[in-house]
Amino acid sequence: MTNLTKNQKLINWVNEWAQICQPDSVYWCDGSEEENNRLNDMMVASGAAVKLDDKKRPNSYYYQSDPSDVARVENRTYICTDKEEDAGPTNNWMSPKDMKDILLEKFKGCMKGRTMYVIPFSMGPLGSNIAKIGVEITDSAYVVVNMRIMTRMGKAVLDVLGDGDFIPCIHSIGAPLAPGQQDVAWPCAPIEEKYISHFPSTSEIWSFGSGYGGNALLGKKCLALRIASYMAKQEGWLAEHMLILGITNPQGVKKYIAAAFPSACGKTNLAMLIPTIPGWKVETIGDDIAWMKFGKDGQLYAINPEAGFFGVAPFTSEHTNPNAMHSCDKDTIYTNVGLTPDGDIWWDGIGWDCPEGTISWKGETYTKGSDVQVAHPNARFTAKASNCPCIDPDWENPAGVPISAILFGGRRPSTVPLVYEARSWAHGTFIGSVVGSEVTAAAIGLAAGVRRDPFAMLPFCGYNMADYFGHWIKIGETAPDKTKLPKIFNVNWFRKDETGRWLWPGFGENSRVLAWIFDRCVGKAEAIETAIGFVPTVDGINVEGLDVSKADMEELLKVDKNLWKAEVELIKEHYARFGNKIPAALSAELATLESKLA
Ligand code: OXD
Ligand code: MN
Repeated sequence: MTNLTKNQKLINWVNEWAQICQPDSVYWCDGSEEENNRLNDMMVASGAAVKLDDKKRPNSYYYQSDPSDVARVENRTYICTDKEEDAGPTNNWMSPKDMKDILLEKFKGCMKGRTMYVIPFSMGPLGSNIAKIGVEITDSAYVVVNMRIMTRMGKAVLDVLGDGDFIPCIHSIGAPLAPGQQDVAWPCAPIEEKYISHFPSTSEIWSFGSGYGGNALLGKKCLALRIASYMAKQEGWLAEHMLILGITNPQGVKKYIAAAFPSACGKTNLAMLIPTIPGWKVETIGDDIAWMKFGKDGQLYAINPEAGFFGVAPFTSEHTNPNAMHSCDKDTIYTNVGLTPDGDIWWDGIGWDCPEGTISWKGETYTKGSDVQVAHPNARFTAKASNCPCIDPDWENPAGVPISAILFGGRRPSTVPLVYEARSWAHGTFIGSVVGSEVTAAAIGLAAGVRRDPFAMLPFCGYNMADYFGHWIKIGETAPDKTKLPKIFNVNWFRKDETGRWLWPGFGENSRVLAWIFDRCVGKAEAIETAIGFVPTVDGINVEGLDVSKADMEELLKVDKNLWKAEVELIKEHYARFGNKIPAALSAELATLESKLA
């Protein structure tokens, strides 16, 4: 029993799941520091966690996962709708009944020998009209301490919830303990028994078998993207895989920008960028997810539903992202990085050599010249947003921040210019619907070519992606004031010349492109209209002090009609996947592009 809430629906739901999962005990999380310390001490005592050196990394902990449990499992992730067509061609589908039949069997007795933790959490600032409250049941204390960083969690959430409705999220690592059985450091179920299941029409999440990241911290990808994207469609708002940043020009004028790039295209780096052009400032609202709703003034307002960063550690450094480095100076959970002999952490690209004797994520010892993989490529830090040196003063504003521009982008070594602007919201929706990144056959064993990741939402859309495109079109058509819709841009930091040389330096220099976008939003910067949209004039982007030649700049901004004609054919193939569900407005945009290229 709990005295933290009188919400009978919540109490009944917890009791019902306790009967199914049969934990040894049920514990309601209050979110206090005392509770957090207790759980950390417990995990250190059991061998699940290592406390890092308190001088080097105050209040920080280190974990190694099971080798089978290192990332999101897209092939075990399901959207469960009555009709397969409602999940669409890009999601794994099962009917709610079939999935629940399978999972109820798995959940039966799955928490034996363990504690069931009840985690009330808010996605978004407490009390914001854009925020949503969820309750996660889990048998993982690692999930509890991570959720405390990634969300607003505990008693304060129950106070706001009162006897209202919550989004039920059920999670188990799927590893019950028999009486007397010794636990392992990272219990989980084998890969073929993992199920990350979403039931959009009833707003439920059932996750079984994994303790890692997006599979287990159910507020993030499961609730704030898959379930929220479906809710957003029903309710007329947007739940997006986007960073949010504030940018201030030398005159002190501030604008907010949201940006969607596929995973591993530098969202966290852009969100925390340090401008190289004098007088400009960038501040961070969020690095992964944006929820956007129209305000009373007709502008689109965004909140970051999260309270922390679950960032990829490798190649984060003082050079690539000093603000991310300092976000995890303290109060941080590190997973699958290396553990140095002096109680610090290490990963590839951190900016210094790996110390002799560092323990790898698999528990091996690194010695100079050995081929031990010290950190897993998807090793993570879980860090508080409030510890980020460039966090925006309005990051917790319950009303959100007004968005002036939305950016899309991916890794495109050719064809796609450094930046271009859409002609309209519908054209911008078209640009979002064809976002892609080039993959090389060697890298991941796929056919080389462009892998489409529309709106960077491919693994995160909770319903048919073609209906999601339609929702974006509708948002533009039904906007309270169309003149106040954000402008939409596409950016591409990854252009190469034919010898494979990068044409653009990236990182802090991307501020030069942001400055052009900013100026377009205030009606200042020059642009030329091309077949694909508005491209900067060759001297439109400030390259003062930068080692980029005029010829490179011309190449970076070029719209090559032949390459774009080939791109149109690829877009047709991509659209064909959705059959006749592609919205007419997008087919019209494709036809317009084709005719402008003729
Ligand atoms: C993430 C992802 O972890 O997009 O944020 O995969
Ligand atoms: Mn992401």
